[in-house]
Amino acid sequence: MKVYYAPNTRAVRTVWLLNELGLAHELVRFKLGDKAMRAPEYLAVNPNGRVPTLEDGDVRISESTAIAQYLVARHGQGRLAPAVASPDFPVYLQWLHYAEGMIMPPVNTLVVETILLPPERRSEANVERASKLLNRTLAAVEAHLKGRDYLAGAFSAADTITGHACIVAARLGADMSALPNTAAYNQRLLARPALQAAWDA
Ligand SMILES: N[C@@H](CCC(=O)N[C@@H](CS)C(=O)NCC(=O)O)C(=O)O
Repeated sequence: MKVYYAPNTRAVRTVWLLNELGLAHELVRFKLGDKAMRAPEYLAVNPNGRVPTLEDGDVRISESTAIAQYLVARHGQGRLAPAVASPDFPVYLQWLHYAEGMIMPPVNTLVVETILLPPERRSEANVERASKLLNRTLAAVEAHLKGRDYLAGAFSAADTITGHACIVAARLGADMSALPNTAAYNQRLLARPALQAAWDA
């Protein structure tokens, strides 16, 4: 398998899951901001010029959550996702999709408004609104994690997606003092060798 990858991006999620599943893969490496990500060669692979993209034989798939769902369904052999009949299955689906649906929109705004835009084009109002929204979306994770080590029973692909988003939110400056369950969860995930290897890939 081939992963189009850049450090400190959602591509870490894909490599993390591949590592957890013990699936061999090679990386096509970019750095965020590389012109190569918008070159016609890569736009033919991913029309948005974004990472991750996964190639698996004739399959080419983008969207980190879709890639996770694909990998577990096609290569998981029952690992890293609850069985469809399990009460954990709908819980798993909800939290698998929570990151891109809820956490990442305010994270994206914060990245644009605090890192990417030049200071004179930044908006305090946008930062304030996104920070409030991010706190609300993380509060739902916090409540769900009460009494749980992982999002849906045992460690699963949902943790590689929404867990990654929680770690990114913390690194962006989300106030974790009000989120002790999530802070402990992040540390639990960061201790996993498969994630460490993905971050250092
Ligand atoms: N919803 C997509 C988002 C992909 C995305 O925005 N990736 C970012 C890195 S985290 C990217 O490639 N940005 C490069 C750019 O905008 O030039 C996913 O989950 O894969």
